[in-house]
Amino acid sequence: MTLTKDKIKEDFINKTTSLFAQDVSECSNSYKYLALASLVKDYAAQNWLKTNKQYAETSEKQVYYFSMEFLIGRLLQSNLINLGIRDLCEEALKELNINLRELEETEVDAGLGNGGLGRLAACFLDSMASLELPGHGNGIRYNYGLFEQKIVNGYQVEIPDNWLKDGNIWETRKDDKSVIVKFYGTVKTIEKKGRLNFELQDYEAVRAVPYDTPIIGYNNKTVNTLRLWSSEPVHSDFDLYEFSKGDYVKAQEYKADIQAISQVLYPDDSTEKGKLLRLKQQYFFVCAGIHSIIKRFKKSGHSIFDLDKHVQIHINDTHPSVAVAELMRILIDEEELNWDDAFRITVNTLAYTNHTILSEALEKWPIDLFKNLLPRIYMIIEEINRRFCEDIRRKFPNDEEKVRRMSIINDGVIKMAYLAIVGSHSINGVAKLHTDILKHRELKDFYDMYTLRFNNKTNGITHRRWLLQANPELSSLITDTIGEDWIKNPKELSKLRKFSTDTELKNRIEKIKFNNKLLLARYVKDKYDILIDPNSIFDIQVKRLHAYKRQVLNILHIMYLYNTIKENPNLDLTPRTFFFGAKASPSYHLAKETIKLINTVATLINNDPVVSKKIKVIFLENYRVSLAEKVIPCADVSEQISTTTFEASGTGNMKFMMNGAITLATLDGANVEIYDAVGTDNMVLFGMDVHEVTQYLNFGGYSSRRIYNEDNRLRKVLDQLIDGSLNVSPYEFENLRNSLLDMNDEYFVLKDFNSYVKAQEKIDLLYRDHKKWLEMCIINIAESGIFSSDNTIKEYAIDIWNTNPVRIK
Ligand code: 26Q
Repeated sequence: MTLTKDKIKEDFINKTTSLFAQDVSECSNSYKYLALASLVKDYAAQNWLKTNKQYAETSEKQVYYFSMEFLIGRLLQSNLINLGIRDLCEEALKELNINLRELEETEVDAGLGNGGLGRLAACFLDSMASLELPGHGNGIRYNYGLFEQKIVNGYQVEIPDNWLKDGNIWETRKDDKSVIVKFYGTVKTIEKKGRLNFELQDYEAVRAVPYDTPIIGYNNKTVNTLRLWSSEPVHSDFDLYEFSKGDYVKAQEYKADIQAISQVLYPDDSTEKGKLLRLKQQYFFVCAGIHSIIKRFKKSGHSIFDLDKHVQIHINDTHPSVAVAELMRILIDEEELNWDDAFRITVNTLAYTNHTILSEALEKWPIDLFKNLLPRIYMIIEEINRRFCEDIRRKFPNDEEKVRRMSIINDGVIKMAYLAIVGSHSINGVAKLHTDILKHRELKDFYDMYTLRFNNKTNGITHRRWLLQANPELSSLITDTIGEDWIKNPKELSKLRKFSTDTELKNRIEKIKFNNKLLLARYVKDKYDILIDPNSIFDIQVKRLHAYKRQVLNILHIMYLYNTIKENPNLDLTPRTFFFGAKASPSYHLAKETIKLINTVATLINNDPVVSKKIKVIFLENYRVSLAEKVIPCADVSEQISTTTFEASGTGNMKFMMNGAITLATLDGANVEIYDAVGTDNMVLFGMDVHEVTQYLNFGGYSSRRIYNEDNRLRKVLDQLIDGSLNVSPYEFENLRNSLLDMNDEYFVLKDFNSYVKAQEKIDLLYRDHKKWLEMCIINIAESGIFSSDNTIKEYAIDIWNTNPVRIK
């Protein structure tokens, strides 16, 4: 099918008629959006069908990416781009007096994720489809995604994200592919033909209904599937009424309990531990996902003994790690395999990615809670652990302390990371440093035991969304300069490097950045009624709010600048606009206090007639994927200032680099790889390195009080938190101040402050030499191709999944 402008016009008009029985001119923007999106889905439908048919026939391995989170954002624009019809659509709609951009802006984000881990899953789906790899997503269709953030009087307020209220045009409900998931009950042991069989009785059944979304590859015919599961009662309303013996309210309550499973995404929060509902969510989508994989696999006619030759299941962090036991259960209880065969197949089928070393974030489930909800699964984990402990004893005799340390079940809890490691053939970290820390520190015992399973896969981002889509002007300029090969092969961006001193290219890049900044300035004016100067340095920190990410370091430095300008109003400073965007987990009090502090400082500075001439502070409300796409192309400075060793990788850092920002960073996570690519001449580093941090963590000796006592700048800003200088109650920031002083500053904010101040001064000086600055920008763009998730996914495909592309004809 070759589409023409006229065909699109005609199809669009027919669509508005069939969907809404209205003329185009009568349709609201949201109707027009729905009509266009529905049309795009139609255009992709043929290839979706073809892809599925070909996958059913091929014996090539299918990859299933299991994730509690898929932070997709919007789909209309990226689908149009991947189908290669965006320009055509723009023209067609223009002739109907419709602005495509306006329609794209009406789409609500699919915010089914918290941050990095969820967005990574979305980038991976895009890359798998674009590389013609048979790779699919499996997750939960939450009725409510991550909360919407409002800032009221400087405080974060959470509003439920009712993203489905006007329907979701991209998904297709597949009633006939529903699966029953069983919770609770008791395990009955039955002997059949000399074999012990285990059967769950008196369980609570939940129906899992899949909703499929097409994942459209770039410039090819591949359309993969993201399958998200929704929980429903097994029985009809009428039957429920019967079962509850006519108790209408009880029947409704029962229904609500079941629907609760897929009701809402949990905000990333390590303080809320052992929540039964979260475990239900995990088993729910894992059980449903594996069930549908096996059903499909069995249709292919292959022997179950060859499952691992045709299926790979990748688990995104430990959240889906019950998959280890669930696959064992199916192989043993349903397929009647013996333990050893089942376990070999399970391990070969599963692979696990670790995304954090924060010990409080490692998932542990209390035995009693787990056993009650999933009795058969618990039995299997016990047996996996029993055999695993025997293996440890064989490999490391006479080391019961090691056995205790490594045991999956210990201290009344099940350690899900250990289960994932024992049950997978591959365990990877998400950046070089992170993987090294896993191997040699956090998971050392396991690395000694299963050395060959451990490997690194540095994260990536899809350059299609984060450059082609988010920064179309820069994309065209790159194509003008080096041709269009980089779009298919992003490493080709390196061809830009030899133009880094080209005056014409520099001028054009400067202009594009300026135009992007103008757009953001307009957004800020419209939304907050604050005027910002597009000629100022745009210094941006956008990411989840966490103590280790150190938004506090950033804002304390801004307070210090405020004080300095107050003392010397003629200070020679390059004007700067500091942007923050961050959601705090609803019960993370320190994080919320930090948001209030940022907003309080912003108010003070933006309303100060002298200081506001040099610096301004903007808190961007409700940071999310679609806002990231607007903000990142405007950055001059990318703030990546986590305490070294705490940020597993970071992916925002890569997005900023690709859009020509200069990275201001600690040598943490993937910042190390940015440094390897561009060197200290093209980024600004500061702070303690891994050895210094490790030294303090292992041997102590850090005193934040001492630094406070010795550094006048810090003493002043920390005292300002409680002395009324900020025009708020002296108690407002008490906890924050205590965490830095009385609790000895867990993330070494005070320790790195001096070095951060110097780094910021360096940025100021560098920016003044604007020719040099632009050269740095070009070098950063040129070297960013290594961070395309296409490269990352190729490595997963070769090293972990052992899978190949399938060309759709
Ligand atoms: C845990 C318990 C209860 C509720 C929620 C959670 C939970 C949810 C989400 C815990 C963790 C997460 C998300 C973690 C995450 O996003 N990690 C980030 O992963 C990125 C992709 O690998 C890395 O780049 C980041 O460095 C890492 O922080």
